[in-house]
Amino acid sequence: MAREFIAAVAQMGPIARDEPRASAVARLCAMMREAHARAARLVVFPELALTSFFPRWVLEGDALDAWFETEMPGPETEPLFALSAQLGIAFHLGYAELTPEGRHFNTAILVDGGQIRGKYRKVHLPGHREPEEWRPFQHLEKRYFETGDLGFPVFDGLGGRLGMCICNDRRWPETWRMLGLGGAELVALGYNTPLHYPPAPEHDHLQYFHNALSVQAGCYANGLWALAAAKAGREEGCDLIGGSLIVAPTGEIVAQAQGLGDEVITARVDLDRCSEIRRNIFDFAQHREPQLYGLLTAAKPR
Ligand code: CDV
Repeated sequence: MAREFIAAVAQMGPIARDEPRASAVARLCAMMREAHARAARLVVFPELALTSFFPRWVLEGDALDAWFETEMPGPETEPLFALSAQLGIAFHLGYAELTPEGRHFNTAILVDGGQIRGKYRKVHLPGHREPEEWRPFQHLEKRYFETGDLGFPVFDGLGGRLGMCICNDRRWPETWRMLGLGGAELVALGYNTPLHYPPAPEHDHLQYFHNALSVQAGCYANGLWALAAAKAGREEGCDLIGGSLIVAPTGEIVAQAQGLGDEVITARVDLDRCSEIRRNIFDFAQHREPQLYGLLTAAKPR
């Protein structure tokens, strides 16, 4: 299979609290069509791409579970799977997963040929467990989701090895190194990043910089491609950054979204270019010294 193809990132503008799943899916399908028209073989959608970012609200019981998917595909998401199979384009989708056992995860899947080929559950959950009244909006991921229990899996697909992470995961070098060590050549990820970070507002002007810095560093230090999709714009009074990007294994940005609405960006991805970095500066087999990295897996810092 060709290891060189066009890849797309589909940034989404805001999703209103009362916007039905069917409307969000119709927007995703429109962007999938646009990506296909631009010859893309893969399109990456954001984190929690079917709904508004509900961890900003205090919710309980059925009112909380209503934001989760109990099946994938379900009746409302089936059109995405059908269109993907019809057009011959793979996609990455973030959504809230409620398992038959009643477990809640912030999840992403890779779908190709109408079938789920890979699943990932977010490991690094930001925010807080208890509602905090001083905040202009809540960030209750730690209350609503369990820590992902699938590790950092890497899957065969598109002629190469594919991995995923979700939003806050991209800030952690451990995420990228686990995926790099697992052999990932391309990482798909989505994010919902508020422009205003209540615990450290002095860094608000750095949100775009830290987003790009995290993805570019992860790509460079592991010699892999990344496709990073934002949910952007003013969503229910909360400003989310855009800046969706495609990054090469050299760490260079090769495509970037300009606006804060629904927007498709594309770039030619050559998986063989991973070796530019992996056979040189970050040749893991030759240059890593894991016997000295024990603190990385110690439960607590020294
Ligand atoms: N959805 C997220 O994981 N958002 C976090 C914010 C809260 C810092 C992020 O890392 O972008």
